Amino acid sequence: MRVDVDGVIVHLAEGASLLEAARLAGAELPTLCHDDRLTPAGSCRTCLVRSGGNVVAACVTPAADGTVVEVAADELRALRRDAVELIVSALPPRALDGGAEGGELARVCHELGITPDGARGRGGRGRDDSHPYVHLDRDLCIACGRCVRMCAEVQGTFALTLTGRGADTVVAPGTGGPWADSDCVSCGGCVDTCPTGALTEPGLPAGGRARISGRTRTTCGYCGVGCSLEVLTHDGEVAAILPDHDGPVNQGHACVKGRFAHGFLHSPERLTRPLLRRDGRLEPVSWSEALGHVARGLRAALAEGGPDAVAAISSARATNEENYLIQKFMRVAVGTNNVDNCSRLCHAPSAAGLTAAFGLSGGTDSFDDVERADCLLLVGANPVEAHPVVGARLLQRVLRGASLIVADPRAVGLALHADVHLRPRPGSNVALFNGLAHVLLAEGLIDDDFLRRRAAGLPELATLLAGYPPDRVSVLTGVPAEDLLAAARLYGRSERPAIVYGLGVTEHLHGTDGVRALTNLAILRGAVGTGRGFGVNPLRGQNNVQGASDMGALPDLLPGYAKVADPAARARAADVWGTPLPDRPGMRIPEMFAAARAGTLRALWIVGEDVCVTDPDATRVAEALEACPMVVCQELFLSETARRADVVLPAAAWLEKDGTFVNFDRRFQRVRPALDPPGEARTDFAIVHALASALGVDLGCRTPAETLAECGRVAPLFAGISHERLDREGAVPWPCPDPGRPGEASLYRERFATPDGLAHLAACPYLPPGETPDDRYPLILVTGRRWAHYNSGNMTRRTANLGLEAADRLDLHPADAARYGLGEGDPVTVRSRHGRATLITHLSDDVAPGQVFCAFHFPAAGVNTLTSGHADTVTSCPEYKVTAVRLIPGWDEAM
Ligand SMILES: Nc1nc2c(c(=O)[nH]1)N[C@H]1C(S)=C(S)[C@@H](COP(=O)(O)OP(=O)(O)OC[C@H]3O[C@@H](n4cnc5c(=O)[nH]c(N)nc54)[C@H](O)[C@@H]3O)O[C@H]1N2
Ligand SMILES: Nc1nc2c(c(=O)[nH]1)N[C@H]1C(S)=C(S)[C@@H](COP(=O)(O)OP(=O)(O)OC[C@H]3O[C@@H](n4cnc5c(=O)[nH]c(N)nc54)[C@H](O)[C@@H]3O)O[C@H]1N2
Ligand SMILES: [Mo]
Repeated sequence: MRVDVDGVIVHLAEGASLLEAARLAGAELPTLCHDDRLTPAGSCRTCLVRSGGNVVAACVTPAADGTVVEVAADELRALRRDAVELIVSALPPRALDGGAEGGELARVCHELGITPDGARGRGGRGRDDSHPYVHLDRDLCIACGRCVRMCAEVQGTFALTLTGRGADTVVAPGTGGPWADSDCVSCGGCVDTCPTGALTEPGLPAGGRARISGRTRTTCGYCGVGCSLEVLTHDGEVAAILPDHDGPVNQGHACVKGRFAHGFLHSPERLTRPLLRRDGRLEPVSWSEALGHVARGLRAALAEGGPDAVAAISSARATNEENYLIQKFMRVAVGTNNVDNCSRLCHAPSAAGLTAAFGLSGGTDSFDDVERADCLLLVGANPVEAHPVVGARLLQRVLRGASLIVADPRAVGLALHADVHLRPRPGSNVALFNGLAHVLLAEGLIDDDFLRRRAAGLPELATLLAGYPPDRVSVLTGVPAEDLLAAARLYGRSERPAIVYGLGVTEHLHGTDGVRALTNLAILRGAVGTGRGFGVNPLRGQNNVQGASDMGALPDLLPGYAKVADPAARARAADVWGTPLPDRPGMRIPEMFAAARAGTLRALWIVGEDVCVTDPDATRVAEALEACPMVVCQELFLSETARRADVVLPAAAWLEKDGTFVNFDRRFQRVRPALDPPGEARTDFAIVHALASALGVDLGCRTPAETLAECGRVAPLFAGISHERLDREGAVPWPCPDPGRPGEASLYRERFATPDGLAHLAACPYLPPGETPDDRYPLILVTGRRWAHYNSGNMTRRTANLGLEAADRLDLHPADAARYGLGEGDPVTVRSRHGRATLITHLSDDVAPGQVFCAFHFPAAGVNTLTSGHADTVTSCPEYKVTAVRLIPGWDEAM
């Protein structure tokens, strides 16, 4: 539609407001209650314009074709100035601090010529500084409600409200009491939108932006969502990290980790010099001494056991370029395929299961498609805590009408909003998914045409599913038959269903079967590969776990998922690398530890993974490191793993690095350095090159940009992606073979990438988990995540997040607590067949009776000494989600 703004004609989409028209015409209006991320409120009356003879608030007035809008007239300017002046009159003069360089209100006043004399408020309403990241100065609050709407409409936490009357109205936590005790999840949305500086974060007072010397756009280095962030720096330190409003996934949102948990960067415990073990103690040495030692150790290992006596664990925290270089080092400089990454502990079953079903090792669609889904099936994932920005977007979708089925033994955050919450016994997914498929088939809720044209395996599956009627599935899973029916009907009858899943599917003895049985549902329903829905999408974990695998940091796969065992694939890589490649697939992480214990692994290089804390059956991991003649650990901190290493190399963190990450929906995005690494710490990129030089090897790939370009020559999937293109376009999804064409966000529209072009149904029978409870170990322990801490906790424990969550706790049902004589906050010892952990109790019916839950973010608690060596039969992904345990009240020191 055409709109005339003071004689300037602008063209707008249906539904646009007069504010959008005015902005498009280049007019600047004060908009103190408006934020593009929120529904307009029209309450501050500062964006006044004239249209159709009336003076109206532009933000809430829709434009129509042919509308004429007056903006610039003096009289309108005066009205707007009066409105702002009235608001400012109630505030103390410091509300205008910073002027043109200050916050939004100060800038608006500067433009309108309103001076601090106009601010005549007496103040005296006080502050709330109880929260580590969100500070409230009530005297600066203008009750515009942006923070309240941000918390409701974007974050979905509904933690805030406006209280008081008239001029005394002020934002407050809905629970009353101090902010620190509220439901706030520290996403920072309220601070980000506040126009006045009433809400601020430490380090960045509203008027303090003048002190900012650097602004860097980068991608978050915590989880796999891939939020775009803007890093503000001053004097070589981070002043604040803000969400990028144009971020393709986060769209101006962020979470407690990416937004606030950067204090670790300047922790006095950061490693700043290489360390070498001498007489049993780690001592600081020069880089040349450390590298010389590693080179000698590698040569000795090669002499004793050949190339396969050396192995590397690459880092899903590091960039694509670093992962590419590490696998190239192993294959070219050492001559082995012994390289793996923490995808092994996480979504290796997704890679295997999705490849078998559809052909490629990634989610099937773009997360944006979720906005079109009318039914969400969320399985074994807790995005509210583990992927908060995704969790918030899913919740908003549900609040706007999509139906929601949650399948999780626990009442995770989104389960509160679910139409159906299925609570399967941990480890019973395959039975559950077969049960759902049984109902789809029995009730004809399948897409016959899709199945005929685009899928294989229906007869075999139908035969298997005959054995999974609701009654039997109910016995196997503990899920009532009527819930199963309700869920299958919701999923089966929706038009555009989406499956989103997490580790509750993969980290099991039959994790790959779980993924296959889950993909069956989408195939039966014809809800994948059509461009209509959101298909099947794993919420990948680490910031770059998708990328680490894409780059070939895997023992059986080269960059771009070409098989090591395939001579043609080897030849293509050998051609680019100028050397023949080892043809035998290498060891997976658990095999590396077993080889170390057996004495055949002579050197282990661990980059950015705290295996002594995060790998299962941690006592056995420590034994493996003990047995291995040389362990090299590349780290930010003296982690539990680094403590046991022979050489520790100080590494740069994501905010100090140049490169790219791939997020959970396969988007390549740029990572740019905002700071220099501390002391002598170096990027992993620089360290790998230095190690190669110490061995007399030149890996080429001078810069990260050159490295990604070389990767594109080895792996056609990524050939169209370059740093230069990402700098221009922001994000590009793979597959992207051609620099002139967009990447494929939604896969398989024409055909699946399997050899026969079909989606493959799988007939997987239910098999019990590896661990089962008995009289001695009667409870099932599920492990997973909490919102404030990240995996090993090495980073988040060194930030003010520690004030948000100070220890790992054990959630248990009040009935079980009563049985053990345990109350809230009591010390408790958890024992399994493998080890012992000490935790603090938390009573909650979010967990089912007979089940307990804890995270693994505090090494001192020892949670991963409990978990077993059982692992997915296809991919060796640990069975972290099922451990039989018993509880002993108190902290029992003896084993
Ligand atoms: N705050 C925070 N965020 C993180 C991380 C972190 O440590 N902290 N880590 C990142 C990483 S590496 C990853 S991989 C992701 C993981 O993200 P998620 O996969 O969401 O994480 P988890 O909490 O491990 O497990 C998800 C859920 O699986 C459920 N579950 C357990 N067993 C079963 C079962 O048999 N069936 C079903 N249906 N469900 C089951 C658990 O109850 C749990 O709620 O999070 C990433 N984001
Ligand atoms: N019980 C239980 N255990 C689990 C899980 C579970 O659900 N239950 N989940 C598993 C899963 S899914 C995962 S992914 C693993 C994660 O396990 P880890 O990968 O071990 O966990 P992180 O804390 O992410 O550890 C990464 C380490 O890398 C360091 N680091 C960070 N950035 C960089 C960098 O750029 N360079 C270098 N060199 N180092 C860096 C950090 O200081 C940290 O010590 O944990 C697994 N362990
Ligand atoms: Mo993970």
